[in-house]
Amino acid sequence: MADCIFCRIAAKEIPATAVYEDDSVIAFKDLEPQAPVHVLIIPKKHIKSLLGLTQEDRALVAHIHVDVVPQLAKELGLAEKGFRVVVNTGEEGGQTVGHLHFHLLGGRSMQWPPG
Ligand code: D5M
Repeated sequence: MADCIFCRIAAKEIPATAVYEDDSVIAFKDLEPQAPVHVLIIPKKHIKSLLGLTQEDRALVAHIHVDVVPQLAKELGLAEKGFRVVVNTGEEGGQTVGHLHFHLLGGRSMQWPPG
């Protein structure tokens, strides 16, 4: 989508600090980090939110959780002490960018409940 900022990052039209990339996924540092480690993991294809996922996306979602998150957690030094994965969804869920993204946060103690 031409007007989607994360599609433009995936297409390398807008710069971002990538920490992981493969054919279907890219992960990059969040511009407004909320923790010492804060990266966004996104599918390269445009999916509006968690509610935009279809049966076709099962392998993609599994890949992100089974492969990408653990790999990044290890590489970014989060595996030992732990981390949080967050998917803000919709207006009340706090989603501000309309392209599905998984926040990977770590490097500090997380609070519960989140705000
Ligand atoms: O999270 C959207 C997140 O996206 C928020 O933490 C800021 C981040 N963001 C917005 N634009 C950029 C660019 N250009 N690079 C990196 N990070 C960015 P949400 O869950 O939708 O509130």
